[in-house]
Amino acid sequence: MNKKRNFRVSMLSLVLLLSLTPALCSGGNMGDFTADFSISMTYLHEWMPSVAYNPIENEFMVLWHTTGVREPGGENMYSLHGQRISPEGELTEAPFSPLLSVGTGRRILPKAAYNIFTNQYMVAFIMEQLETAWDPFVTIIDHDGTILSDPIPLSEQPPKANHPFIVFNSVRRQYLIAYNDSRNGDHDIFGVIVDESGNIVKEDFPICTAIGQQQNPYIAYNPHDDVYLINWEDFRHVPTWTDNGDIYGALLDGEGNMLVSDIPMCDDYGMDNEGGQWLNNIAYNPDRNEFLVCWFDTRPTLDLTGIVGRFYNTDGTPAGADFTLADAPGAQLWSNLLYIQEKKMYFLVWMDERNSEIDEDWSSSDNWDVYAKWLSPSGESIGPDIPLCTAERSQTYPVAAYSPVEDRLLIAWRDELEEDVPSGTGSGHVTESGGNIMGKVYGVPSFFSGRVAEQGSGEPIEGASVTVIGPGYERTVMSNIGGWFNLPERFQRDGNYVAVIRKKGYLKAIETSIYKGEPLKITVELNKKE
Ligand SMILES: [Ca+2]
Ligand SMILES: [Ca+2]
Ligand SMILES: [Ca+2]
Repeated sequence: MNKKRNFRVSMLSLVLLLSLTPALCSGGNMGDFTADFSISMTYLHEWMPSVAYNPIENEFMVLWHTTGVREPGGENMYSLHGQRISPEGELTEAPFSPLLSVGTGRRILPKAAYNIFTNQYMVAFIMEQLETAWDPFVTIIDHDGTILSDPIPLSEQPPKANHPFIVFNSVRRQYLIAYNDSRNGDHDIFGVIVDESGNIVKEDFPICTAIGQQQNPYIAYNPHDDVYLINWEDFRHVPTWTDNGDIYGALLDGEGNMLVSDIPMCDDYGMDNEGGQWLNNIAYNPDRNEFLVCWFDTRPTLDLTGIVGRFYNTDGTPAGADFTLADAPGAQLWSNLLYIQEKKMYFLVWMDERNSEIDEDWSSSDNWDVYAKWLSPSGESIGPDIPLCTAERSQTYPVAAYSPVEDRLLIAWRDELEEDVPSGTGSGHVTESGGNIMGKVYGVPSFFSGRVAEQGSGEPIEGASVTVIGPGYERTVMSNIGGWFNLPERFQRDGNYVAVIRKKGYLKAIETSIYKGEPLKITVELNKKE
């Protein structure tokens, strides 16, 4: 610390609690940082993780629900849980329960949307109520997991809902929540728009009430045009959702008005090579201002099943025919698709049973694994499929989010356990089984990282330039909205490094450190100029 220069720098070398091992297989210009860890391994049965990234805290928020407790009304009877996770793969503080237990109802399928203006999350979930079975709710939690609201019902009439999805509208500072709703009998797709305090902006409205079942909505928001593209599993041609269905979608404006309804993203009913389509997903590419939608498909030309995708323009028209995104021996399904603007690539992760005994009845496979791949903006595969987890038994329901600061992904999934479970339980069509939530951070190792904040207030400083100079090395990086910065490990030589941190209106800070092959991490507090 050098008071003459009127700055305060605290320095710590990052103690590696994690193993830095080369990935089994790297691709897409990612580096070789991997960290495998457990997120929740309680006696409860953990299910269906979802994950969001928070750029202000530079951390991930993983949510899941639990089952398996046989005490109706007990505190952990089908409860919702969360865990903050750093880009190093460290669990940040203890897990928390984002919702207090209220009544005896079961709560399932929490999904968070992050609000960069408030640094809060809105969590959509389904809660059981006495008369209706399942209804949609939201609640607001602070960035650290503090619960800020009671459960907020999304509909005045209990709509018997399931499969909630939520996105944040960064233009209007609102959220669109969609779910399937059986108030009319067969499942339909409904939506609700709320403001960032949870007040209803647009009451629950139909998005698709076609004949037959429509379920499992997914939404992508396009802030350039202030529109939402939604898709869902659609069974308008067949009796029920276990039959071969299709994928339909709709385009809504920012107010929730229908721009294009009933978009047949994949309707191959009665055609040659007809398959069933389920488990839809969408990613928005701001560079091309277009969407890539995907689903899992059983069409006969695939090797058992695969992931199929299709580009959509922002006016809801298709940009070409559908094409295979991922297919290998055995079944591939439950995909999660991200567009990573910093890399100008898509990342696709899915559950895969290529390593099990190949069997036509893939639905009873007991050895699912987690695979991923990179795709170009035009949908071409970049590199081979990446085996992210090929452990014994089944790894299921993978989801992913990305930290641009470290250039790393967090992938979370459910690890199935062989446990005796009481019969006749579960939620909906899911059969009860034991399981834990596991995670992996995958990406680029760090050389020099940290956070820039204002001395005194501790407020993060965005847009500070951090120049690091050492043996044969000089790089400058800007701090993000949360004050975070990072320079990747690229064979830097051991020796003395100097970091110069500058921001207009603040006094410059200088910090020296010695690099010995271990990542360096600093916290810098800048003093305002008088
Ligand atoms: Ca079909
Ligand atoms: Ca296949
Ligand atoms: Ca496995």
